[in-house]
Amino acid sequence: MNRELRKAVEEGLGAKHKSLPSWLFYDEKGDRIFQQIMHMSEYYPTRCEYEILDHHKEDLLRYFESQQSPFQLIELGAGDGLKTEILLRYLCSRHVRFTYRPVDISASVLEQLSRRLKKNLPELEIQPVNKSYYEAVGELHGDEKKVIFFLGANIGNFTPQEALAFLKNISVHLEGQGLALIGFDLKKDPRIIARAYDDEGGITKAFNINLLRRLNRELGAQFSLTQFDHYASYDPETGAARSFLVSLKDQDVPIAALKKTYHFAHWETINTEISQKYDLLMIEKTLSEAGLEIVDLFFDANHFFCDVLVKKSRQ
Ligand code: AVI
Repeated sequence: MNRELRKAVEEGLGAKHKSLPSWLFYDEKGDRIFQQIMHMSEYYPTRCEYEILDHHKEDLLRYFESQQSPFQLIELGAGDGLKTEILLRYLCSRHVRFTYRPVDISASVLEQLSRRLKKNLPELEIQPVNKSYYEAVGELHGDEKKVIFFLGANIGNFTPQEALAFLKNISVHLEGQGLALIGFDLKKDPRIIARAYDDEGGITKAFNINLLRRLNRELGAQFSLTQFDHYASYDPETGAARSFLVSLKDQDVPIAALKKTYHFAHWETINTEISQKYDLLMIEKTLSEAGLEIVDLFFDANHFFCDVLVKKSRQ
């Protein structure tokens, strides 16, 4: 991990336009702050997807049953799995035969999830996978019957080009009757999106600043946590919501593990995240280019969010 971390920081801060990858958010404290984000009134995606999975669990079951159970339900980036639990509970109550394989890079998050599910759903067969979702997708076997979940707008943390490459990779593993359910956050009133990424209580700011705390701890960096601010932007034309750390003064920051010092000009930014929003045209185009065919689309009542069920398209 440390090598990967050093490489990511060296590349990101060495670039003309500084950036850091958003996976750096998720250390133990970052995981906890993200749980808080998901409960914020401003952060609508979690609530919307909860509503979708609850309202459409019967439809989803019908599609999954055509899988000739037992099947593998692989959830990429499972996180706390609270939304998925609604569906898991329902599938268990209908005696569907499947194994739940939550994949997450955070061991502590996975452990909490497994403990909770073993207690709440003792009949559930669960095989946690502590890997990045890139690694996990690479290790899928073509001949297993599977349903892949990629929920929670995680796809938005890829640029549109990266999302396409990722979906192409998923499509390779959906031979036979495989299905995937993918969560897309939709374009909507730009003010609603702007608020979701810059909440009044400063929780998203704490999430962003925590990344610098992590670099101080893990790489011996000397970022002053009060000399960087959080800034979020949303471009309704492209659908890109971006988060930045903004340098509040001219400053030099040594990073011991890299034996380097980085200069930040007053108001210079570090781009720490993209959260891409989609419209239906973009979704259709991306999926079709990735070799995926839409089986069904599920929306929340406000049409803020969409879970898309796909299968591999016939060439
Ligand atoms: C994990 N991911 C889908 C979240 C998002 O909406 O992009 C991460 C997040 N960043 C700020 N708030 C939430």
